[in-house]
Amino acid sequence: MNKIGKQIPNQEAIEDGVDFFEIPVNEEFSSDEMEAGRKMFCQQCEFVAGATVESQLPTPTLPEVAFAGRSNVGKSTIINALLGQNKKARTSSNPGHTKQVNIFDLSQQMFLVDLPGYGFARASKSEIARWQGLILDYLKGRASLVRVMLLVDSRRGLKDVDHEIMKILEVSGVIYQIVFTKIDKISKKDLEKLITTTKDVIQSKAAAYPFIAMTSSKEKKGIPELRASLFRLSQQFSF
Ligand SMILES: Nc1nc2c(ncn2[C@@H]2O[C@H](COP(=O)(O)OP(=O)(O)OP(=O)(O)O)[C@@H](O)[C@H]2O)c(=O)[nH]1
Ligand SMILES: [Mg+2]
Repeated sequence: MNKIGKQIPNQEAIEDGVDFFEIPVNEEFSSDEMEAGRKMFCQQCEFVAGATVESQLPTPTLPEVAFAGRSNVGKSTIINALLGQNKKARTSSNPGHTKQVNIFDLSQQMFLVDLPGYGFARASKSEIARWQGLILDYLKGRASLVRVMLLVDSRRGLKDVDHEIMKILEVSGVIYQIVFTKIDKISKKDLEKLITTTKDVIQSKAAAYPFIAMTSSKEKKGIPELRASLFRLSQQFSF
């Protein structure tokens, strides 16, 4: 890990009333890492594949980060926010919008993977079974998967279905990081409560990344830090 330079406070977050430094689970980055993360996500990002079966996934030649979580939690939106684009990953206010495993190549440095949401019941039974099967096969068996960003709506917290996915990732030994989304929609007090309860849950989990990310794609909170985190990760792996 390349940790040079001075630790800088998240000025934007402090100004907006959420002092991220009060929260012990928050990961810190040097100014150099923040800048490297910004640059990494300014580079070209190409859509590689929309896989509906495992055989359509590309050869695992790059470290891969997948965005998983319940339907409508903001997976596609956060990928767009990271890339500073609106339409790279397709978003919708209708749950169940992403129906395939969408893979993006970030300048030959990393694959970003937009997964369909789980826990959504407004599709046909056979369609749900196909998505869930694909998600599970992908999460269990992808050799190049270096981290799963497990997105959780900050208004709702961890649900049973999130716990099920965490169990699967624990068994598969895939590191996952809890990422709270839509923090623009809750109060600082509720966010702190949520952090405390979630921290208690992940403390006992071997495969859980020990830092929780707090984000609002709408207000771009936590997005520069997430870029720095993914930059740091990209430096740790080569395939
Ligand atoms: N207020 C707010 N809304 C958000 C944020 N992130 C996403 N949304 C909204 O949440 C809705 C769902 O976002 P998507 O990114 O399509 O969610 P998804 O997890 O990809 O959903 P599926 O593909 O259906 O699993 C959209 O209306 C987004 O605009 C956020 O940070 N703040
Ligand atoms: Mg989506």
